[in-house]
Amino acid sequence: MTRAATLVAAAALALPAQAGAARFAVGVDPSASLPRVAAHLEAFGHVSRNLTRLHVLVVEASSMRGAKRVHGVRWVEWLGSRNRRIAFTPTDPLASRQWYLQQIHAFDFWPDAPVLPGVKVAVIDTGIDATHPDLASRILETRSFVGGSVADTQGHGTFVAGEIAAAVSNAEGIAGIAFPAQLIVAKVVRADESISLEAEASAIRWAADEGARVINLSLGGLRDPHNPSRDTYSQVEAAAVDYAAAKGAVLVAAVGNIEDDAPVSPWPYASYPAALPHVIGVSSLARNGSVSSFSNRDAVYNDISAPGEEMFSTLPRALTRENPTCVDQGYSDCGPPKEYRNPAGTSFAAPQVAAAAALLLAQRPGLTASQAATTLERAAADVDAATGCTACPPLRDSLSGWGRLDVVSALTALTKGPLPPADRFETNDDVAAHAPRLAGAQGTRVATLDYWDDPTDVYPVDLVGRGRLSISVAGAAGTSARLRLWSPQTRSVFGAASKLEVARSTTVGAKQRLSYLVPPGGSGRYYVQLSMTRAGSGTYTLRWAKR
Ligand SMILES: [Ca+2]
Ligand SMILES: [Ca+2]
Ligand SMILES: [Ca+2]
Ligand SMILES: [Ca+2]
Repeated sequence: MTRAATLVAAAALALPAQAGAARFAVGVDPSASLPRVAAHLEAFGHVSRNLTRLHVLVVEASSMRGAKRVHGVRWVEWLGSRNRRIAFTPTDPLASRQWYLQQIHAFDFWPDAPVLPGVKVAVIDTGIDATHPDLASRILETRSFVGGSVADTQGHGTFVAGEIAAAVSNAEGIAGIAFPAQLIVAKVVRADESISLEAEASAIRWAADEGARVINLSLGGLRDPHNPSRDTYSQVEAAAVDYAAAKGAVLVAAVGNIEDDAPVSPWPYASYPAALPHVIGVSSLARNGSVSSFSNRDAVYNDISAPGEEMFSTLPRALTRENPTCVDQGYSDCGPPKEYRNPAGTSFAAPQVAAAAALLLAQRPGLTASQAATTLERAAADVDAATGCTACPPLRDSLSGWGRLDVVSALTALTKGPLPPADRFETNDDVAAHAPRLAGAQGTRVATLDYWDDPTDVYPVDLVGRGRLSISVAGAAGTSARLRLWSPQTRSVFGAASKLEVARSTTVGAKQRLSYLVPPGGSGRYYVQLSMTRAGSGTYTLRWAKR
């Protein structure tokens, strides 16, 4: 939209368990007599020989203490914590057409469908078929910001909602990725397919106020940093995104498709709102692993990629009824051929990332938005020539971001830890009323910066005439930042007149220092800005003292 299961590596070592006993695998020296070793191990517990061809015996015993001293035993391994998993496989009749579920390992983390707390996920789009049999039970709230009902006459929003939240294993249709999701649906697209920034911003704010922890924005407008007349940056959109991010929502947006108004193809810039800090920008992959030709590139704001071609999902039944002989009413194979049979677009990649964010937050409700985003991004499977994208260099790149969404890797990273550090002062990207001040005569702040998602932190600080402010910053090794102090007249640190910058660190790097003597009569609220000067991320410690 333009603004305007499989069996997983299953050496399933499952044996009938004995009450009170644990299971141990015992490696036996190939030169030793397996029956003789087994006979000795009977002293510890029941021995089964299911794995004799591996020279391994499985023993059910309350303890295997001393078993390593048995002649011929090479090792003993407790099997309790190392089960390989058999993924739970949705039984929905059309799930086999959702090829993307396998690519992102959507359901492979849990051996059985787990019971997880609900997570509110907002879909800000064309509305929804609210009585669709695969979606009706998943909707918490709906609201139209363009008048009329929330009914989806275009299909886009219902398609997106199905990828995220279609009921799983309900003997109907498809399987949505985020089975704990509770949908908050905001309709912002007019009948002519245009989207007003006012509606979009109001919807983002509403969703955040309703407690959405994830907000999907499969919409966007062109970014062109070299041509202000074409660039569609919007203050009201940025303010709404900032509001939702400050409330703790994970914002996910499509990086956009080649637009008719883009002068070259592929276009090297992600659309807004993907091209805003704290928003996960999602690009599209083809089934063969290449990055879709239509998917916008961006060296900074393209964060992660997910399948976005030959997609399959729910559609409003009002649309599929126009094709009355089609069997799978309510699904995209019965939709308008041009738009919805095997549709493609970054719009359909983003919802998979939003759904994955919801799974992380369901698994670990205390996670902050940036921890969830960073976990998803860093756990992505690298996209490069070896995976089907000849133009993609190893590691993060402008075509695929950190790589292909991998739900299992992200959930595994979450449980294994360590978690990415949290920054409890966000959002503080500019001169803003809610940015926490550096209060008191001295103090310390421990926070984070990320070149791609959170490039700037701004701290207001109240200074008096003839006073001196001293600041030191120690960043993560290998990172590079710049420290600046802005005068009380500054309204925004972006594009501000240079005369408003009253001090800056003399060098860039991981360590920064700044000292400022306030002129007589210069009392007021100043702004300390720390910003990344090159790719990198990490925790920093900022110390201040006023004299
Ligand atoms: Ca279903
Ligand atoms: Ca790469
Ligand atoms: Ca920060
Ligand atoms: Ca910040």
